Amino acid sequence: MSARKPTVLLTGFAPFGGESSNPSWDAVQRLAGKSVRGHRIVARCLPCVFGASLRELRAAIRDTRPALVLCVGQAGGRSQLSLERIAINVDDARIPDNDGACPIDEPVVAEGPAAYFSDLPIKAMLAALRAAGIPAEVSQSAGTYVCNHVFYGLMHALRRSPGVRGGFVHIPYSPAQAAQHPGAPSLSIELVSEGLRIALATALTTVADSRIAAGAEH
Ligand code: PCA
Repeated sequence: MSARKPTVLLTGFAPFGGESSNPSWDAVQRLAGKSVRGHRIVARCLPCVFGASLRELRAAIRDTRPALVLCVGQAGGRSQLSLERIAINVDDARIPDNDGACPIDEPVVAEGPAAYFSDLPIKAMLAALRAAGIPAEVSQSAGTYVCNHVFYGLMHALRRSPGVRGGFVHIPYSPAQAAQHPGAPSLSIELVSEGLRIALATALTTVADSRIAAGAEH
């Protein structure tokens, strides 16, 4: 594999909240080293910890100099690949992170803007996923826990790198997790992984995003 091949950075998370696995890392890991639209996928696992997750993400960006960064996290209870539209400048933890921290109403970045939009063509990604038979939605909130923290910090870190685009995707529980949460929706790791590959391929080849309604009333 050519060392000069451009890269995309794809991240997942360590297990948190009493789970023994995190499907985001399981799905991301399957794509490590694979090629997508002429780019090599570099996969990293971030800790589910406020602060440390972002430090590791920024170090990975420095190391890999990616053309695009897609961060992925578990959103237990959601039923589809959830393409996040916006990251907000607040940490408000309902459960402790993996280091026991529970920030309440603290900014991710002091003096940072209220929010950042995803750089990725989420509507084109939505259409491509649905066309491939993979359930997907646009999400209007990435929450206020470590995933939103990483998404906001990613977009803040990239604000002075105009050539590098960033975004975030939440994914449902795996079937094995859902078996422990009776009634909760799930998607297989294989399908999620294929969905992430399609999302990356679409993001790398879309110049102008599609105009498709994917809003919500609440
Ligand atoms: N999901 C959590 C943090 C890590 C993860 O995979 C979240 O949605 O904030």
